[in-house]
Amino acid sequence: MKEAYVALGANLGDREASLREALRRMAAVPGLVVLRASHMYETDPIGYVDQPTFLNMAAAVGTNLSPDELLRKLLAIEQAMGRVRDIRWGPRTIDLDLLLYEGVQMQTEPLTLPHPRMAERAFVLVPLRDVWPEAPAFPWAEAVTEAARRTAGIRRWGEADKPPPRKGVSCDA
Ligand code: PH2
Ligand code: MG
Ligand code: MG
Repeated sequence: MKEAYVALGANLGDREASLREALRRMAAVPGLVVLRASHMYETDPIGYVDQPTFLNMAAAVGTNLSPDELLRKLLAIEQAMGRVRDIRWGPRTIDLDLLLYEGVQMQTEPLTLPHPRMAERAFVLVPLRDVWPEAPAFPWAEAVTEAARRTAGIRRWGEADKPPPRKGVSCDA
């Protein structure tokens, strides 16, 4: 099995449910196991800023799919979950980006590894650090750990952030 890293993001609808659903669908793909999942983070939009805040997270996966096969599976999950591609960097129900695949470096039309913009994106690096192994074997690991210290606009998403349960649905009411 090869080890790969996936960034997840959502800023439309029930963002937390979308991230969980995407993880569940990833785990259901033959030849793909989800090894570790990061915390969720609420993050200010980067690039195209006039859009809702994101929830972002990262997952470490084990796979015997090739990088291209893995990318295709991720895109199929985005599509199945109703992702509509219109504005580049615009709002989305779910975004699954393949960040790293073992030590592979490649530059093809559909896929560049490592992900070409990951080093500039704290919303990718901060969650990635949660699932990054203690002694990473990848040559660029140190740069990633260093860059992840830039945490402006990134907040841990936890119990306190969830919308309160609706009145009248609890059983002790
Ligand atoms: N994704 C983008 C563009 N901007 N900003 C945040 N905070 N999180 C994202 O996942 C994100 C973004 C394009 O994929
Ligand atoms: Mg993206
Ligand atoms: Mg994407």
